[in-house]
Order: sequence, then C-alpha cells, then structure tokens
Amino acid sequence: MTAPKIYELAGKRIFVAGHRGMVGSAIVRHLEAVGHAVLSAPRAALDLRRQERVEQWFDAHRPDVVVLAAGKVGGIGANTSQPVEFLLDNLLIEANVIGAAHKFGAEKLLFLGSSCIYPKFAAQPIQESALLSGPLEPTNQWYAIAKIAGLKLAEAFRVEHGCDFISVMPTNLYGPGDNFEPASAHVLPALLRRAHEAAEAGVEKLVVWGSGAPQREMMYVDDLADACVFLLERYSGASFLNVGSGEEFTIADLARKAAAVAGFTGDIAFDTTKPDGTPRKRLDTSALAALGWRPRTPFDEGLARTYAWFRANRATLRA
Ligand code: GFB
Repeated sequence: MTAPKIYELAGKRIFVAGHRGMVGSAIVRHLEAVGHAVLSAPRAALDLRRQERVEQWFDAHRPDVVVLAAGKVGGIGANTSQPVEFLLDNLLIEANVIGAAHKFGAEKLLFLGSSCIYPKFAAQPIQESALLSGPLEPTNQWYAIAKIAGLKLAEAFRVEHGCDFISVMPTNLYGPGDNFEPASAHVLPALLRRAHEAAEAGVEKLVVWGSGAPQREMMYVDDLADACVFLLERYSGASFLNVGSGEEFTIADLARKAAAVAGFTGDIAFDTTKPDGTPRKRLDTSALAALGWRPRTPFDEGLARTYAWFRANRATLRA
C-alpha cells in the first residue's frame, strides 16, 4: 500500500539547493517532469557558505519547499585529501540553508545525507537505528560528521519549532551528471572513465584502487530523485529514512562491469596501496518500503545510461 499524500507540491515555490550537482539536477529534472517549477541559485550569485547572502536570498525568494542537495562531495580520494572542506563547507551550508528555511518560513525541507553516517562495522543491512552506535570509517569521517550534524539540525528544528523538516540517507549513487574527474570521483565514474580511456589507448591493464573486496550498494540517481519527491509529498517524521537499491557488488565486480560496458578487454589489477574504505554498507530500506516506494532502475540499465552520458559529455569534462 502507498502512503497517502499529506503535502501538495503543486503551486509551491520549490528551491533546490545544489541544482548543478548530480543529485540536485536529477531532483530538478524529476520535479519539472511532473509539472513543478523550480527555483535555483547559480553558485556565482549565491555562495551557500555565507550566511548573510543565504538569508538575503531566502528573504527575496521566500521558498515554501527547500531541498538541500548542495554540498562538498566526492569519492574516497577527495574525502581523504580535503578533510577541512568536507567538514567545514558542509557544516556551513547546512547551518545556513536549514536555518534560513526556518527563519523565512519554509513549510517543508528535505535534507540529503549519506550512508557514510553509519559506523564502519554496522550490522548489515544497516538500519536507521545504527546511527552513532560505533566508530566511523576514517576515510570519510569528516563528511559523515557534517552529515550527522545536518540531519540532527533538521531534527532539532522539528523538535523545538515544529518544522516539517525531513532527512534521507541515500546509499552510493551514480548516474548522468556524475563527477568523472579521476582524483575526486566516486568509484563507478572513476572506473568507467579509466576503462574507456584504457580501451581507447589500447592499454593492457586497468588499475583498480584497493583490494577489490569491499562491497557497495549502487543506486541510479533518478531513483533517488523519485524517492525524494515521493517523501516530500508523503512523509513527515523525526526519523530520517534510508534510500537504497538492494543491488550490491564488490569493487572487483564493478570494475568488470565498467570494463565490459566500456569495451575494455585487458587485465584488471588491484593497487592495494590505495584505501579500501568501509568494507560494506548495504542499507535496510524496510521503513521506506513500508510507505510504498520501490527503486525502478536495474544496475545494468543505469550503468549503460551513465556510460552513454559520459561519452556524450566527455569533451566538457575535466581531465
Ligand atoms: O565511491 P567511493 O570513492 O567512496 O568508493 P566510498 C571507494 C571504494 O572503491 C574503495 C574503491 O573500496 C576504493 O578502494 N575504488 C577502486 C575506487 N578504484 C577506485 C577509483 O578509481 N576511485 C575511487 N574513488 N574508488 C563514499 C564517501 O565512500 O561514500 C562519500 O567517500 C559518500 O563521501 C559515499 O559518503 C556514499 O563508497 O568508500
């Protein structure tokens, strides 16, 4: 059974913060596809890390609905090399946007977190109740702490001021609009690009970071966007909700799949001087499933679409 609609988005002023990113742009696409107009603010015009500017923008535009998809994001390499930006930029953005949403009367806010908020060795699949039950994975602790602060801030506004602010914790995401920059990308776009370039150059070996043994649950970003819109309309609760696909692969499997789609036929090698990160982080999504939402895009279909996007946009991507 599907949870009833409890909030009407039609006619509302909807602000998607982070509309240029993979997640924000998917949410904008999804909202526009079902007929909603979306407000956005170009980064050059609004630096979300600056409270005064954020408050001026909210005062001028008065959004009814705020989707907070903005933030400093990246794969294991970027997380490890820029701890200050992953912690500070995300804390500032969350504090400013969530605070302004309350101050300027937003009716609804959706905060996007990440599955890295959970302890490194959480029992699998990970239930929402595992939050703060053990030590974090060191490679992305900075990002995790910022995301935990964000979801707690949204919850605090609900507790103290009765705000209808909700949070979702997505599993590892991929899709069109992803970051394909080798040093800062997440694993799938990094491997797709490397496999493509190796195939093109006739290189014999595809090097994969780490042991290849960690597992990652992979979710197509348009499915996350669908879940976010579903929850804006049908969920209001203090507990954040996991969003996952149930499709889990080892890094070695992902490398084989990336190689296959990109036409790379050489050997796959593992560079164990690079970190493995969290061994596994499959999400328990029974709370979301109980509301009637299910993911739609099988991994192989999402992978083909993502690779097609990469090929079509390659000329515009940074080396
Ligand atoms: O997507 P990813 O960078 O981040 O994946 P996490 C890291 C895993 O993929 C590790 C392996 O096991 C890496 O050893 N890997 C193999 C590679 N080759 C590569 C490669 O070329 N590039 C990358 N990046 N990884 C993320 C957090 O953790 O989880 C984010 O860093 C966010 O902040 C996200 O929270 C959900 O899955 O480890």
